[in-house]
Amino acid sequence: MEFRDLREWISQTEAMGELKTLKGCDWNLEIGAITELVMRREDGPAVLFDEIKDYPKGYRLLANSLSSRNRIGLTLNVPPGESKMDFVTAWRDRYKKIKPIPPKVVKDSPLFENVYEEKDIDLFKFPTPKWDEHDGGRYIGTGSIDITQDPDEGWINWGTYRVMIHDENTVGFYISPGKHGRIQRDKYLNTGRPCKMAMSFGHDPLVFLAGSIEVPYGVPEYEFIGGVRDEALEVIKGEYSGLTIPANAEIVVEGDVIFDAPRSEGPFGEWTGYYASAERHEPIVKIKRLYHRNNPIILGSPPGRPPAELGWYRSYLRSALIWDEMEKAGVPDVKGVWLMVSGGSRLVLVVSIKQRYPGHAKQAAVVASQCHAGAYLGRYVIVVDDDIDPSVTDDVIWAMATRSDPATDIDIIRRCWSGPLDPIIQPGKKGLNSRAIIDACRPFEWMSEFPPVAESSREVLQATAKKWGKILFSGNGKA
Ligand SMILES: Cc1cc2nc3c(=O)[nH]c(=O)nc-3n(C[C@H](O)[C@H](O)[C@H](O)COP(=O)(O)O)c2cc1C
Ligand SMILES: [Mn+2]
Repeated sequence: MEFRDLREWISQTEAMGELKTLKGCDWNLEIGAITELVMRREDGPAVLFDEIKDYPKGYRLLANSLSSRNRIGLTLNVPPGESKMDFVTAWRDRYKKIKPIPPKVVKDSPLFENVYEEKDIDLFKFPTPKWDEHDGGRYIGTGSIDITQDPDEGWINWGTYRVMIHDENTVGFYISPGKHGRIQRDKYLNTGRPCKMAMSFGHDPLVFLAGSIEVPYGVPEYEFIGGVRDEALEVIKGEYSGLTIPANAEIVVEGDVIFDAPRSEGPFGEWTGYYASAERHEPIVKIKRLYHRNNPIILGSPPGRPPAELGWYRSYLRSALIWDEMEKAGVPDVKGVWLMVSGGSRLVLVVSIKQRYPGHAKQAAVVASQCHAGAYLGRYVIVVDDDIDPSVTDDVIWAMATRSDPATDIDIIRRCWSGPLDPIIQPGKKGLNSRAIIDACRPFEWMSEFPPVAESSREVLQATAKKWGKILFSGNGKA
């Protein structure tokens, strides 16, 4: 692995030419707007903000860390490849070999460079953005992890669940039902046992990535990270909570969860691109300890209208998972899977297959739409032939427009798995929606009579691009 903490990760990113450093930006809305501009573009740069308005030099924030294939590759130690499907394929291979590795508990960490207790704690010493004008507050926890321990089973979870500052030593957090942190939190709530919690607001992006993807129940994310790194992750035991905390973190708090004095939390933008869940009362954490490195760096990753940072890296990872699950379910000859980033890496799923028999396309679509990794909050599933790269939107839309006939090639599956974040469900109604399955493959029965495609062969195009592409598409146009 080429990095051991966020700072080394930033150096590597700078060396790849994918880092921009901006000085003098305002924490109030400007950092949020800049982050939106860069995350909307494919392979937009990571941005390191320094000398933020009202804050001392060195108190920094990194945004948009995981939205380029090069940087996702750096973070997961996977070669970025030439195309999206290359990366999905490489990650699929790598993922199968990952075995969780227990962490290495160490005594020392740069976190101990600055330690505050009780009334000396002031969360406003960090340049936490107000990301968007409609947000309910300043969100210090976006690329963060919330650390909790299961009171019965003992295992520790690191989950990315948003954190908003209420005052100098109080934060609010929101975990939706079913998430590991919520299951653990509710065990304390339901039995009246005191609940301690830690949170890390800055760390290398692999910690964030692990906190925000579906690492299986019962597997601590730090063991998954160890597996990805092929080496135990160094952690410390929190002095106040005893919880397992990344030793390489930048800013960490520990405290008590208070259930009986909830405060208003949200609204905050969701991955669908809306404020779908309104402001509500949520438990708070009274912070008892604050640790930070000298010149600390917040890792920021606000969700919001796609394409957003979380859509980019989760499309790669989730597409690989769906592909695996389709294979396990016995669907042959899947050639590619891609969740469009514009659908928040869930709502629009494209599968390409080499059609083998009648009904193959329908089988692929139904399995893709209902396998575990693809089932939650989907909408559209499009199946295309293997001459179409499912990650190239223009090609997918062209195939759909020319190879499907709406009257016969669209099926609806009703009453599927959705949830309160789904913007099409009326507030207060149950969490069910439907799937449209679009068979955009050439009709199987008369495939051989389908008009041939009007383009040069792939070999001719590749050879020509090799010869002339540099002059045509980059530089100053001179040979
Ligand atoms: C930037 C970002 C913000 C997120 N915010 C929340 C949140 O506020 N609440 C929540 O329940 N899930 C949130 N998620 C989704 C969870 O991180 C994700 O479902 C993860 O798998 C949860 O960890 P768990 O599997 O250990 O429960 C967010 C994800 C990302 C990428
Ligand atoms: Mn988990």
